[in-house]
Amino acid sequence: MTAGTALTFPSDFLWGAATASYQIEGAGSVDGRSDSIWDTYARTPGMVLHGHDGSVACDHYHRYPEDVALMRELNLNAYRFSLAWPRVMPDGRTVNPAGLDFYSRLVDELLGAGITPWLTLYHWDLPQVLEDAGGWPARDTAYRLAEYAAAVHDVLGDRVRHWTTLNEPWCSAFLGYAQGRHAPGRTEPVAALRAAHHLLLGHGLAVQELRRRDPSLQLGLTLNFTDTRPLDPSSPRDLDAARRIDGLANRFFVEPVMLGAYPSDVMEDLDGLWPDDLVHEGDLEVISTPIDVLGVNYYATQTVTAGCEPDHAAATAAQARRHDPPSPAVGSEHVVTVRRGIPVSDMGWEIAPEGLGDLLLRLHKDYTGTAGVRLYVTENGMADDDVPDAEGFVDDPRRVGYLDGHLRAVHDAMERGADVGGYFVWSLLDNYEWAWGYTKRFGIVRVDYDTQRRTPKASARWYGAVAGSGSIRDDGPGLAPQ
Ligand code: GBH
Repeated sequence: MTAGTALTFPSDFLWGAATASYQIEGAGSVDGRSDSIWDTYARTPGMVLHGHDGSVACDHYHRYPEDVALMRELNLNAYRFSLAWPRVMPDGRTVNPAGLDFYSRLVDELLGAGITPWLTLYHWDLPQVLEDAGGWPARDTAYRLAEYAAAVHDVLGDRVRHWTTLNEPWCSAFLGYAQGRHAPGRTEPVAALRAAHHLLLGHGLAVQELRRRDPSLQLGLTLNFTDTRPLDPSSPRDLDAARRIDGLANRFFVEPVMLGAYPSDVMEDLDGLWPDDLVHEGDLEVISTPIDVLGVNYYATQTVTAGCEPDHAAATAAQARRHDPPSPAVGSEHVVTVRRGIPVSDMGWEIAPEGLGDLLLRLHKDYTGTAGVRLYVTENGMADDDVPDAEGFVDDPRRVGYLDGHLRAVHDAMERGADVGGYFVWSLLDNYEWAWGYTKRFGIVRVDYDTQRRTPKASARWYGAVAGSGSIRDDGPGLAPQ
């Protein structure tokens, strides 16, 4: 290496990529799979851009050997994927061996390629039958999740060591049941609070179930965090707005899991909305069952201000008049997210790597460090408006810069004491971006949806070299390590 030195990561650091079942698998009605809430939602006119659905997606269900080979070429040593609950339990209760066998084949393929499988049980595709029975607002769904965990463990427990119960319960609860821009598309703020508590309860029950079966498993959950900041730091109303969003998006989920209690300021914000009968005796003990790993999904900083509506009733009424979707910020509907003029991704999200470093240090200091819980960045990446050349190749320097900057922030946080065990780029492949359908591309590998051809982008080449060497260069983004 000529200039500068390498920023080297520990030799056991996991270099991975992440995906999720509904976003890549396709094979919507193959081998006994039933509908998930996303199938239903996508078929509902007006919910997903262009009416796109996941019935074909990247056809990963049939092309997984090629996709695993690609990961191997890119030097990845870990792969984070999720299971489709409606494949494993089409009626929400009974195991479907044909559906579960797909994941058994996938795990074998990964292990054969020297790639550590990092399994997520629930990444948003609830069986529609369970939504029909009440969905996450119903307490029963938490118990179904634990049964599902046990059934999966019966078949994969001999080969999979890393288990994540939930991906981003904030999205499931507040985008799914309050804002309605995710499946099942309900707009009922109190139901969203019920969903949030039952998701956390399901997490705890599943951890207990898995731990009983094998005390040596690495168990955890993945949360989405935003580094929330006030638009005007000298405004008490903006400071309060930032506290509220940090409370609802971040602390509301991490504190019951790590500290065994919901944050009291958030409970005050939810006064009059939080149902008295929701939390049963013993629930918080279940939710705070010790875990080994906290997964961190990080994309952006979020800048907020207190809008002109004084309270949530007025803000909700104003939103309804404007035909805006309801705010996902239950009890804090008057808070508005704004842009502070820094570069944004194709999603409009602020590109701010320093937010990831700050977040990792904060989590380590406030929650995970003393508990011996390891942090993993389980998602980080950007949507970019990629233009392929005639061969299908995409040169994506903005994405390289994004990944480089965020890895630099991870390295820096580790040097300052944060215990971070690995990094998973979102995503391996261009895929189904939920309400945006196939219009947003997060992959380091281009997918041509007409031919299903995969073509690694420049960012994949770059990331593969980083994973292979275990280091990034300290003399600037975009330079592949030697
Ligand atoms: C993840 O969720 C999902 O796990 C994954 O399935 C998905 O494909 C991927 O991210 C990309 O979307 O507007 O500035 O307030 C992302 C969760 C929550 C992250 C909302 C960005 C809004 C930032 N997102 N957040 S801002």
